[in-house]
Amino acid sequence: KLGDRKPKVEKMFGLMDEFLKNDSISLQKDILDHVEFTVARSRFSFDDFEAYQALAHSVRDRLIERWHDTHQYFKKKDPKRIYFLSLEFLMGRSLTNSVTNLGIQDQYADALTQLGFEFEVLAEQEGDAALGNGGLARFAACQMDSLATLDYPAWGYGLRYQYGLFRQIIVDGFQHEQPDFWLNFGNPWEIERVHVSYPVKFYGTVEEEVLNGRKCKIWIPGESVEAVAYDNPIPGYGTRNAINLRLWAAKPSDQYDMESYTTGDYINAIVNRQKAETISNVLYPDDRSYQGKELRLKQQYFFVSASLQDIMRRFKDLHRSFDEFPEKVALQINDTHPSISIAEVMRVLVDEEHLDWSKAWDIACRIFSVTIHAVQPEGLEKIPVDLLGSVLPRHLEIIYEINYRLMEELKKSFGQDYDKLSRMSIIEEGAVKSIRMANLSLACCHTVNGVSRVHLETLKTRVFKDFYALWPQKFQCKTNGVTQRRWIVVSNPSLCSIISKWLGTEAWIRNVDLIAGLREYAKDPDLHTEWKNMKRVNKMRLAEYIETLTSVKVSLDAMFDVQIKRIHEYKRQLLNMLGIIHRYDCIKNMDESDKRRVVPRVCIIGGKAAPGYEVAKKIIKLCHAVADKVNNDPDVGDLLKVVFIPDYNVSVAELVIPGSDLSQHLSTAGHEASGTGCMKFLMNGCLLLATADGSAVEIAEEIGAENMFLFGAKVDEVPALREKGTTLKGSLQFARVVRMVRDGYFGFKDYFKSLCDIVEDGGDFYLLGYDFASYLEAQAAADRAFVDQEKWTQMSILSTAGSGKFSSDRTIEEYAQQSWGIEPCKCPF
Ligand code: CRA
Repeated sequence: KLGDRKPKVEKMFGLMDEFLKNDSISLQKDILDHVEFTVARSRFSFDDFEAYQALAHSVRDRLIERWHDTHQYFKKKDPKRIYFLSLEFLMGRSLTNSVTNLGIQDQYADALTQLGFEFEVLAEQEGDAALGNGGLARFAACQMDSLATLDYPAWGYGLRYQYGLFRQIIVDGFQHEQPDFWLNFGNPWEIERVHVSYPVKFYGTVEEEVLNGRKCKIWIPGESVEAVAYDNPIPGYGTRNAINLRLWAAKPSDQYDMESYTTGDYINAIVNRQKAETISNVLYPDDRSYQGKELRLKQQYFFVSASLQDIMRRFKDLHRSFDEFPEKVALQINDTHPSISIAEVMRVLVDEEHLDWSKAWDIACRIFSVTIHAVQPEGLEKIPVDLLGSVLPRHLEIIYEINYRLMEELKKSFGQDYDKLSRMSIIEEGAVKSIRMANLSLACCHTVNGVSRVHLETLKTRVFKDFYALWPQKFQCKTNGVTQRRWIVVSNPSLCSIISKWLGTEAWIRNVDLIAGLREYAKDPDLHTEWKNMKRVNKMRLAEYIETLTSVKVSLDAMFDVQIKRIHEYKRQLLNMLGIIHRYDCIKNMDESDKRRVVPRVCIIGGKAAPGYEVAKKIIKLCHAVADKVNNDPDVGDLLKVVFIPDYNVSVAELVIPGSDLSQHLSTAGHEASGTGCMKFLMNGCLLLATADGSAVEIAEEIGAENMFLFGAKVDEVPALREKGTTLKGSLQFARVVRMVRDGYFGFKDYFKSLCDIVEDGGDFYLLGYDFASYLEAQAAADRAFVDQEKWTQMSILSTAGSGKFSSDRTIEEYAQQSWGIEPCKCPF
C-alpha cells in the first residue's frame, strides 16, 4: 500500500519519456533490455523461448501504458461502466493479437528480423490461456475484444485458475487427460496486484442484532480467504483504449488464526491456511453438469464477492449514495454461474449499507442482466439448499426472502395456480431441495438474453415459458458473434490482405459491415485466383501440422472437411463418423473408373471429451479406429483420409479454420444454443454443412441457403419424431454402417457395442438414424459443388462477404444499447 509520501510529479515528467517509442531501434533495445533484466539471460545468448518472453514483456509495457491512460480517463469521465462477470474466459494466445491491436506488428517483425529472430516463430512459443471449456468462454473473450475496440468502459471479472482446461493426450486412440500447468513458465500478460485484494468469507452463522432501533441480520463467517487481483490488459484495435480483465486468485488470508497460535500448532496452521488456495486451483472440465459441488459454489462466490467489493469500492470513491448505483453500474451475468451475485448485492446493500429491502431490490433489478447459454433445462445450474446453507448461510436466507416476495407477486397474476407457482419458484422441492439459479436470475434481471433467435424462441416457449408470459419485455435475442480481429486478421493474414485490397480500405477491421462489399467481386476471376492461392497456402500449413502430429500425409487437392468442437452426443460427431464409414464402404465397392469420379476428402476431427463422459470418449476412440483402417487401406489411397487432431484448443482452431474447405455443424436441431465455431469458418470462407440449428439459421439468411449445405430435421419437427421413437429406424445405409461397427470391422467390437445400441435400440434420442439419409445428400451436394471450383470459390467469397452480422462488435453494440445502457468513452490519443 502507498504510504504518506507522494511522488514528485515534476520529477517524474523530467525522468520519463511521455510514451514508449515504437520505432524499430527502440523496440530492439527494449527487447534486449528485457532479455537481460526481466528474463535474466545474457543478451549474447538466449533461445527462442527467452526471446518470446522478452518480446512479450516489451509488448506488455506498451499495453500497460494504454491501460493506465484508459483507466485514468475513465476515472475522470466517470461514465456508466459495464462489469462482465464470467466464470470462464478462453483467451488463447495474446502476443499476435496484442501487437495487431496495438498496430505495431510490422515494427516488431522488423525489429526481430534485425536481431536475427522471426516473429511467427516466437509467437509459436506461447501457450494457450485456456481458462474455459468451449463456446461460452471463447465468446466471453471475443466480447472483451469488441468492448475494448468499441471504446466501452468495461471490465471483465473472472477466476485465475492455476490449471486451465486439461490437455488431451491420445494413447492408442483413447483420450487421457493431463493437467494444464499453464503458469509454470510465467505469464507475461498478467500484472499481479498484490495491493488489490479482498477477504472473501464462507460458512459460519447468521445472528440478529439491533442497530439504531432496527433489527438487522449479521453474518458471522467461519472462514476467510484472500482474493488477489491479476490484471490482464485487453487492447482495442485502432483506439488507445485498453480495458481490464481482472482475474482473482485465492491466497491464504493474513488474518491471524488465534486458535492455532494458542495451541502452538504452527505447522498445521500454515498447512490449513494453504488449503485456501485450492479455490482457484482448477477449472471444472465439464461444460454441462457440475450440479451440487461445494468447490464449484465456492469458486462462484469467491470471484463474485471479490468483484463486487472491487466494483463497490470504485463506486464509493466518487459517489455517496447508492441511489446513483444504477446510473453508474451495469452487471452482466454470463450464464447462471455468477448469479449468486444477486444475493450478494442484496446482502451488501441491506446488511452492510443498511438500505431497506425494497430499495435494495429496486437497485438490484436495475443493474443486472443475464445471458443464458444453455438450451436444456438440465443445463441450468441448481444448488442443493443444504449446501448453500452451509457455505453461505446468509445468502440462503436472502434467496428465501426474494422467493417469498416473488411468490406473493406471482399470486397476484396467477392466483392459486400452484403448479405454475412451483415451476416458477426459485426453490425446487423434491428429493434434493435445491435453488434454481436461473430462476433467481430471471426474478431479478431486467433483461434475459438468448444467444440466437432459435435459442430465444426455445427459452420463451419451453424453458422459461411461464416467466415469458409474465415478463415478455425482459426476453431479448442477442445473437452471438466472434471478433474478426482474431479470426481473420490474426489467424488468416493472407485473407486479411485480400479483403483490404479489394475493399480498398482496412476500415472493415473495425466496421465489419463493410465486408459485404466483397459480394460485388464474387465472380471476378482475379479475386478467384487470389482467393484460391490463399486457401492453398493455408491448407499447406495445416497439412504440415497434420503430418507432424499424426504422420498422415494428406493431399492438398482433397477437400479439407473439418469438425472441431467439444465432443458431445448432441453435436453428433458420431453422425460424421458413420458418414465417413459410408464413404469408405462406397469406395471399397467401386471399380477404378468410378473411383476417378470420387472427390478426395481429408476428414479432420478434433475436440475434447469431458473426463467423465464415457460415450464421448468412445466416439474419440471410434475416430481413431476408423482412421487406422482407412488411412492404411491401399484401395483408398488419397481418396479418403481421416485425421483426429489431438488437444484441440484456441490456437489449433486458428490454424485449422483458415485451412478448411468445408466445416460441419451437425447438432440435432434445437440443441445448439448458438454455435460460434460456424461463424469463424464463415468469416474464413469455408462452406458450412449444417443443420438448421442455432445461429446456422441466421447464417443461411445472410448468405442464402444456396451457399451452404443444410440438412436434417427442423427444430419444430424434432419432438414429434422423438415421440415416434423406435418405429423410426434409419435407412438401409444407416443399418449397414452401424452393422460394420457392431461386427468389429474396425476392431474393438465389445467396446463400441454401446455406441451402436444408443443409435439403434436405445431410442436414438439425437435422431442420427432419421437424419442419416439427408446428411448423405448434403455431403453429396458438397462433393458436386467442390468439383466446380469456380462455383465453390464464389460460394466461399459469398460466405466471407455475408459474415458481417456475426461479428461480436454487432453483438456488443446490441448489448450496450438494449441491455446495459452504456456509451463509448474513448481515451484521446
Ligand atoms: N457450450 C452453447 O452450447 C453457444 C455457447 C455460447 C454454449 C453454444 O451453442 O454458442 O454456449 N452453452 O453462447 C453453454 O456453455 C452453459 O452453456 C456452449 O458453449
